[in-house]
Amino acid sequence: MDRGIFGVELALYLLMNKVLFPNHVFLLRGNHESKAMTSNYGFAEEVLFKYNQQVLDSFYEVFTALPLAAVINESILVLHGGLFTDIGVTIRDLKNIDRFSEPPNRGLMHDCLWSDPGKAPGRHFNTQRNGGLVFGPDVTESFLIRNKLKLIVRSHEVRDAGFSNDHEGLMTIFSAPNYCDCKLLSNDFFYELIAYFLSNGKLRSLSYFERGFDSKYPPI
Ligand SMILES: [Mn+2]
Repeated sequence: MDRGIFGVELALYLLMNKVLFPNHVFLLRGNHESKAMTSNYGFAEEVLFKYNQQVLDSFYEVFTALPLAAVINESILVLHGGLFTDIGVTIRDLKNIDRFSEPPNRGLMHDCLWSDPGKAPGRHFNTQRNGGLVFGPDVTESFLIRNKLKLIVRSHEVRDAGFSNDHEGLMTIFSAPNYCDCKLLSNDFFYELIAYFLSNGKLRSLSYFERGFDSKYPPI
């Protein structure tokens, strides 16, 4: 959610695939699938602009139902962010999370959605995101051994090549590296998309910036 101006269409397309192929398509929750994030970063405004509050509430309900993690073939853990501030976490602990809520500001559910792998060993507070954990290769290794897993697959960070091997046994997959027509202007990472559409018979433009929609919707 929140990236680009066709978030609604993309979300509906993914959900449609889940409905059509429930045993073959699996959608996991990410840190943007929450009320707080979508309020600040554009998706809520996009839904209200295109539909209404009822549709937005339905999306919120879907967000809380999305699983936080999945295990493939008893060997690969897939989740959006990464590993945990708590020591000794098991897959059973993850299964016991009551996920049907807004993500809290700390704890297992929070870390699932927010953490990033780092180069340095150990556990460090994720100062860049001001939430979640930066965990070292040793944390990955001990988690895999404890849970008899071979690999962790996560996303959460853009990668130019679409993926990267961050630790032995942990990879990042981010298959849309140009996901928001990213462009570098001076030293600030900044992007903008403009869409043109008909509204009340007039051609209007809708400008999307990193932190949400431009509220002016100026006619062109
Ligand atoms: Mn993310």
